[in-house]
Amino acid sequence: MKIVAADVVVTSPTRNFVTLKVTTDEGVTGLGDATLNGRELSVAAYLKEHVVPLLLGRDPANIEDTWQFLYRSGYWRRGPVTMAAIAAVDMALWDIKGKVAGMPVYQLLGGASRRGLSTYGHASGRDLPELFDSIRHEKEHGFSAIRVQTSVPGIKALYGVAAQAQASGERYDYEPAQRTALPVEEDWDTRAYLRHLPGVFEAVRNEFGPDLALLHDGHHRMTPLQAARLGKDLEPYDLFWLEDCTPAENQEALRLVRQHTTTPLAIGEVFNSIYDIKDLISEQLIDYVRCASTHFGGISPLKKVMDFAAVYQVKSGFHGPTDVSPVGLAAQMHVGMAIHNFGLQEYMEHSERTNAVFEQSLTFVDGLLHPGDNPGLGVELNEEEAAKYEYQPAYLPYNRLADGTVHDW
Ligand code: GCO
Ligand code: MG
Repeated sequence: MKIVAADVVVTSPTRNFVTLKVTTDEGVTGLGDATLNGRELSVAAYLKEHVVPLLLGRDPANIEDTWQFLYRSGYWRRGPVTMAAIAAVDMALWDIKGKVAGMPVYQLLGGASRRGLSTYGHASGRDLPELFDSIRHEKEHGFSAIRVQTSVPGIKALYGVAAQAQASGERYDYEPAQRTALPVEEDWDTRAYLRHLPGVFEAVRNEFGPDLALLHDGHHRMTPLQAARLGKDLEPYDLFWLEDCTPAENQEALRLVRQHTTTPLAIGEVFNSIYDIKDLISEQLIDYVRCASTHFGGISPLKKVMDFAAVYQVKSGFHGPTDVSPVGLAAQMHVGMAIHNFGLQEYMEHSERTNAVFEQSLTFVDGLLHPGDNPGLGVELNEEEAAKYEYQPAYLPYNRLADGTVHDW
């Protein structure tokens, strides 16, 4: 079998998605996610200009060889643009292999290690009553693990906290694409945050009892010492994990945090390769790997990093926001189904419009996510629907401190 076409499809149903569609001479197609939130067109160009011409004529069966060829022959390794492009090719080839074999991809990765994937939902509130409502809503939706984000007195706008109350019965996008010409500026005050957050978790624990798994995303905003203090302060409330407590590129930071707290730590959504996370795993400085198939080079490296992590009892907690497309989500669901050291899958749920563009076989029943048993990844692109939504520039927000200094957000 030979690859005869590889097309890059950019669509923007509610947010921007970049998808690679690989076609073989036998008419089998495979999909891959190459979406890099806020920098989407750079990956689309990387694929179109530099990857697609290299794929034509190759045997789609040789996934590992194609991955190594794209990674090594490019000379310039790693980085989110390169690795999202390679990820899309890797996913598309696994999709094709599954379709040819007549099996869902998780079967090719070793078969199911569980009935489905435990997931966590997102809750947020500008005050406690709103937060409690939001948590109740997520519980009713089937989640037994919930990420809790809260407004902080003195901070006007905070990423991850919905700007309005969750309408009852409606799934809410906590981090909608901001289709603005420039990134929206938000404000930040770490001391106010550190003072406020433990009280919020105390109130949530008192209200919802000991069973509910609670998570929090620090979104890279703290110094190592501040993160260590927050981890300690949150210990009485038994968090499932504290995510991205410090900027991910400073891996030494996790050593300091770890020495001070037993709050479990999760990191990795911005990592692109095993070299970003190997020391954190082998030194047992983290508990959960937050990498996403899309930004980590695809299914092949994600499976490998998890097998490496298994040696150290480190589990998965793959990044599943709405800017990872249904194709990227499916790719990591298949990995999660197969590996023994699965932990928890983030599940934000895509919009109805997105789900009309990407037709999926996944199911979500009683908090358990399953990729379905369609051959391949279980996602098909409805190209007519996709063509309705033109690319629209959209940016993530950013933070400034009171004196105007740009801060990690
Ligand atoms: C999460 C993430 C997202 C990211 C977003 C960036 O834990 O879900 O932090 O909120 O900010 O996916 O593109
Ligand atoms: Mg995060």
